[in-house]
Amino acid sequence: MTGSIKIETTREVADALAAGRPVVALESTIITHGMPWPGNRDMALEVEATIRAEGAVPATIAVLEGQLHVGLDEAAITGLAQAKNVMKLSRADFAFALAEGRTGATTVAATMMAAKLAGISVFATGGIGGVHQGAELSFDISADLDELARTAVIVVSAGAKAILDIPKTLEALESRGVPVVAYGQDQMPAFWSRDSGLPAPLRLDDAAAIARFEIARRACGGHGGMLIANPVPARDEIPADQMRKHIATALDSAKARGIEGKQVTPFLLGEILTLTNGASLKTNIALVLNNARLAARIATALASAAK
Ligand code: PSU
Ligand code: MN
Repeated sequence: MTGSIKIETTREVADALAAGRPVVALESTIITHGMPWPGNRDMALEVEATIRAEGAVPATIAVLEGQLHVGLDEAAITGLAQAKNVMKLSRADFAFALAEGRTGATTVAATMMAAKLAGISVFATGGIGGVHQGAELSFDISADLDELARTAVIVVSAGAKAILDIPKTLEALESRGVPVVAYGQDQMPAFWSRDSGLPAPLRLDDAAAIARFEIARRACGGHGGMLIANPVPARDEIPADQMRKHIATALDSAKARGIEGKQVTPFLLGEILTLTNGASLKTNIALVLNNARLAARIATALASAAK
């Protein structure tokens, strides 16, 4: 038997989708595995408020007891932000959580799948997963990259997390035919830092231009996703030369403790939070808000182009 899955939405999201108004998808792994309570809840609610202030509708995505939710209300976000034993869902196990009645937070890959199923074409996050440092031995390459290749959703991020091998991540995206567009600068940002030291493959300077590019991609057919790399605001950044030593220390302790698989990214983010005395978290929240704002503007530009 085949069929389509049931999607639980909030009234706000259902109304916006039905009317063709702009909607921005949001992931939930950043809430459950990316930041500690209660800052994670505050971040999630603030991101939603930012999107509404731009005239778009936020849709935070998660699987709750086997039910796919596209749009969570404040109580559901608060519950998820404190929940224990939440799965971290990617493409491989998204349907497993649905079938087994489990609760799972969606990574970039699973959020893209859900957004596409719901008919949402713009998604805001912090940073995507990518090629990990030492991937030539560990083979640790995030499923986010293959998802960007196959699923037609625009992902607004602050680039790839700087704990990754950014040059290899860019190579992998290019091989997969994923456009990587830096917003408003020539350089590729590096999550907590505005400049990774690498040129971005493409650059655009406003949301309308991003919408035009997306419409041209659709006209060419068979397109997958695209990555918008939006630099963190200057007042919130931690420059790359300051982050470098913390990242190296965090990578060393991951190695020493034999951290592997799905634990790698949450472990490194947690270590860096401690090493920076909480500064990395403030920057992480600032960049997510900044991405939410841009995503709302892109969704708005796309919605008005469709009218
Ligand atoms: N960005 C953040 N914090 C996070 C993540 C991204 O600011 O926690 C999550 C995203 O859900 C991303 C995931 O998809 O980390 C990547 O995990 P992995 O490297 O295991 O594929
Ligand atoms: Mn991995």
